[in-house]
Amino acid sequence: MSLVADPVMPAPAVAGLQSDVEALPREALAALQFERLQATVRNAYDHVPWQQARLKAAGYSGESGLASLDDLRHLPFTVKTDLRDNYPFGLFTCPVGELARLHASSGTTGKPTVVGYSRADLDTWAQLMARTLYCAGARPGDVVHNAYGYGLFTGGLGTHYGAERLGAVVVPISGGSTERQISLIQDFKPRVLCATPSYALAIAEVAEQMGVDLRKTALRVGVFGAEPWSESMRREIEARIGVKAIDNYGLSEVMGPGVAVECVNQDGLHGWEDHFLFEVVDPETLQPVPEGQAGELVITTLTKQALPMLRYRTRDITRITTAPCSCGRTHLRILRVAGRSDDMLIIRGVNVYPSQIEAVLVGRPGVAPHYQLVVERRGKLDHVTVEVESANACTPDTADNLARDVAHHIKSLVGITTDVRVRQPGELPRSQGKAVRVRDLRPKEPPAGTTTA
Ligand code: DLL
Repeated sequence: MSLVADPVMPAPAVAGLQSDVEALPREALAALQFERLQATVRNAYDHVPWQQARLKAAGYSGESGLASLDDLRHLPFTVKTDLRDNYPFGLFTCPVGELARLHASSGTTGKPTVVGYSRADLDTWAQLMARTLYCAGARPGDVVHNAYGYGLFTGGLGTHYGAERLGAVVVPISGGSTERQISLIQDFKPRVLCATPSYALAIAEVAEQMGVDLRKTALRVGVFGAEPWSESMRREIEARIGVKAIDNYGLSEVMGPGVAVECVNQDGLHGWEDHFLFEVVDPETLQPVPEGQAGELVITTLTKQALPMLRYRTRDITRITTAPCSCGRTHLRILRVAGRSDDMLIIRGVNVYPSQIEAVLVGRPGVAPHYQLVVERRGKLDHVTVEVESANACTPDTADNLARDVAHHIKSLVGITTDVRVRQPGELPRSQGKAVRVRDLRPKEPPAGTTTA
């Protein structure tokens, strides 16, 4: 078998690995990346006029190509608004009729971000998602309960085709109808649950209300992602559902789910470096930061045909390590994504991600793991009110005590002063997909270039 061959489910070269490519020595991986980067940049240059203009301006010529992998840092970045500005199909390398599928993410303002896949892209994606599920602990023959939303969101269909490619049996349930989900979990006996972590928790809650103990079902592996979540949330989900909860990261602009995933060590997500180049840059200076230092994750696709993505600024803040992992995989690890730079709150000079507050709330005695942060402007300063549910119905007195306890722990562990409002069980909205963690009541900034006078 060739070293870079990645057929699904060959006899593993290293115990527990899906294919040789996952254990490729790092020098060989870099050589493969360089070869694929040259082809990717050339594809963008030859077939996307917008890319060609930018690449030329950056000193790239189709003839001489790149001298080495390090030349990557001279290439221009791509940001979300570039996709919007070229809406809908301006960044594709071929006419839309030659594609096999479109996905889109809604975003909060304006036009959606549209991404396109050729047949070969869908094949690569299914293969990578099969690898991802295997890495998380799924095996051929497993029943996979896929509660990621189906539709324009990449979570449902991306997971679906990966599970099929793995040789698993997919239950394409999508999100919602939670009681029905629980009945089917009892009847179809899935070993693997795929969902956002917040929806997994909603499933656990409804199961408990129905008197069903999910720990006694066949579920053993949870593949959770599409939103930031904390270690506390992981422990809570593992305790209530009885699965090993594995973090799974991806984004539609570079593919969808299947970009990076934890192995059973649960110690950082292996980023699939034969298909993506990962960089971490300082979001202000856009210069690379040393390995291990936090910054914005930037991803370049190496095998995508229809929509090659060069240096895509994800806005996700994380760290990377190339330290060896005891699972035998050589691909670098992305540490848990704490949040997006867009979601970062600055409370009296302290930078805070909602997931840091989540880490304090989830698992605290008397508190249910459901919360929302309400952000307001008070004078010149931002202020956060933490809305959290009590685990049991409470009186005004017990609510006051709980609020004081929670505010105290947020202050001492995260370093910010918050108001805490304790709500009765069931009062806060439950997620069916990506949870809405922040209600932002601050006045909107006027668009650039306008005056408010
Ligand atoms: O959320 C793709 C996906 C589907 C990943 C299912 C995993 C599972 P988008 O809707 O484009 O794609 O959103 C991508 O979600 O930039 C992160 O901010 C966030 N995100 C995704 N996975 C994680 C994770 C899908 N494991 C955006 N941890 C990304 C933290 C995550 N944030």
